[in-house]
Amino acid sequence: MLLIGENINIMNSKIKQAIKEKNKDIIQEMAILSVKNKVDYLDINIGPARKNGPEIMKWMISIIREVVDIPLSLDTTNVEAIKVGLEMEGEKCLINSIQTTQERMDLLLPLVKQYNCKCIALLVGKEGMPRDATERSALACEFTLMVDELGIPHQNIYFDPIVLPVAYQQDQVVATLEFMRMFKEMFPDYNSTCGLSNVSNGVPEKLRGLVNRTYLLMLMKYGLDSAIVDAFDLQLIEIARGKRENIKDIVWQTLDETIKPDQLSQDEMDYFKTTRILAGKSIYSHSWLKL
Ligand code: THG
Repeated sequence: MLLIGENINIMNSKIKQAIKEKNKDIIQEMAILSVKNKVDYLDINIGPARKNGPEIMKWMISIIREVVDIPLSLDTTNVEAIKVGLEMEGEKCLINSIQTTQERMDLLLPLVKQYNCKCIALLVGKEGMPRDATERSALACEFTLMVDELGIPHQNIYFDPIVLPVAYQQDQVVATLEFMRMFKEMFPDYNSTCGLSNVSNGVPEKLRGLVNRTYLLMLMKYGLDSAIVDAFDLQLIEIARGKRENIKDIVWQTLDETIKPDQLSQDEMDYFKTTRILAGKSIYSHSWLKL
């Protein structure tokens, strides 16, 4: 599984400040720690970057290249900033992301072709967020038409079905799972990814890791190829690398409804209950583990 570390992110107030003050220390520390924890890519999220996008991207890449050499995922809606990244890094880049609208595909897919790089295809269309698994599939079909028109290799495309927070949009967490269950059959030679930590936004802080890890295992059952993850959650990275077989068995058996919950330890029980919430079998509340 291809892991993309999410931690260098302008939504983090310390990163935002560091970019503003051109203070490279905290960004370099995060890059070094992410690489130590063995993610495959670093997501460089500079937000919409309407002001100075290209200059910010150039600075970010140059300070990160002083300390690590893993490939980068360029996470901004500013096309000029993406171009700067591509000029500096070439084909080893990942463009994160391209929305499924004619305008964004026309702007960005020719760059994927030109640089022979990877990209994330975001399943958000001109009408906004998809409402269910079927709308996600329809958007993915639309994206593949343009990919084939340009002759881009399918394996360079990572579809992102949009992960939403279970605390506010539980039905969408189920819809994304449902889409992933069909994905490999519908689009066999394409890849999939997702912004995993979105799922635990609004969940009590100390339980976010549990929710992220459980959802990762659920998506892995249906063949998820990649994820944008918290590189500082070592347990999560172990799970993605196929370790922690016992927890995987609990989650997968819960999905298959072959589990025997009366024989579980406390830790296993937490994964069992969390799987049921994320599969839409029980309704989410902040105290779901206590019920
Ligand atoms: N799909 C794609 N790209 C994405 C997303 C996606 N990029 C951005 C985002 N979603 C994935 N990255 C993050 C990064 C941080 C968090 C969630 C998703 C996060 N951070 C904590 C918070 O905001 O509370 C902690 C921040 C901190 O470190 O202090 O939740 O879906 N293609």
